[in-house]
Amino acid sequence: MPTRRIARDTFRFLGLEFSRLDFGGQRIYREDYLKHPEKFLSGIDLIFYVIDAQDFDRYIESIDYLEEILLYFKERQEDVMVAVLFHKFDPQFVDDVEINKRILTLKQALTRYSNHFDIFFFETTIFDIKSIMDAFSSGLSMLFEKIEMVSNLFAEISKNYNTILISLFDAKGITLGEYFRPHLQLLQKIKIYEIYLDLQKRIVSENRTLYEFSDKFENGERFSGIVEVLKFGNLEFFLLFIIEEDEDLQLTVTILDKIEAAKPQMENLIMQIIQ
Ligand SMILES: Nc1nc2c(ncn2[C@@H]2O[C@H](COP(=O)(O)OP(=O)(O)OP(=O)(O)O)[C@@H](O)[C@H]2O)c(=O)[nH]1
Ligand SMILES: [Mg+2]
Repeated sequence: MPTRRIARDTFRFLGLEFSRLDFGGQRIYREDYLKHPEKFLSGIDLIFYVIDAQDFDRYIESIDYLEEILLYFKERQEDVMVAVLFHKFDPQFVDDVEINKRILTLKQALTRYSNHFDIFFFETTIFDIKSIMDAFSSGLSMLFEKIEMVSNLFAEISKNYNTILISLFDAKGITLGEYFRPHLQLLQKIKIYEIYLDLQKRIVSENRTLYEFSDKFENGERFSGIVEVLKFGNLEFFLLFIIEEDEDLQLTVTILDKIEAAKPQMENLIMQIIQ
């Protein structure tokens, strides 16, 4: 169903409460927002601007509208971060030259705003939920100065193993930090994320703190991993750690030990981020 006017709700992330406003995109509403920008736009910290990547004919219209929105913030000297989502970028378009070229042109056109605004781009589709979660996570992360330290730590830890992926999620699935092996394929990412979502649900419903698993990609490559609940203060997180599988079970045990050893460092980081 199309959103009527503005749908508002609140959610918590890293212990802070955020207000979320989903702006209905029909023309009549869009005109209204611009007529009374101080009523609708002031006080906003972060914008997710969603463009229908499949609707080439309306690219210009969409960019023009974004320009008007940004002009408001620029004139008011309000600082706002902007995540532009090229949405409906469905899996069949990943290698489509035409759509990729058009999106690139749009990105180039939009970089002229980067003098005034932090502006970031994402390709998203409902057929890859992770793509949407990544866009929202990266957007939210922009509001926390030191958050990239989590990914840096994971990149550091990953060097000691044949790591495929390390991620730290909050209870709602927002990513605080992530490392994944270079060239990890989209289908492999989607497979991993599906496993994660399933195990995360099971951990919660079975009241567990840890799940170990072992599986394989379509090309036959085996991997093993863990999902573990981490509690820092009164905040709860989920750690996902996946490595290339080794015949040697002892190795998995060592990795669990190493994660155990890295926990104080992670806790320290998270405390710094939310301060
Ligand atoms: N192919 C494809 N269709 C999508 C995707 N995301 C949403 N849609 C479809 O696009 C249509 C519009 O989706 P909405 O979520 O209502 O779009 P919206 O931007 O919120 O629209 P308003 O509420 O009017 O602002 C629906 O039919 C969705 O099923 C996607 O990633 N790929
Ligand atoms: Mg809507």
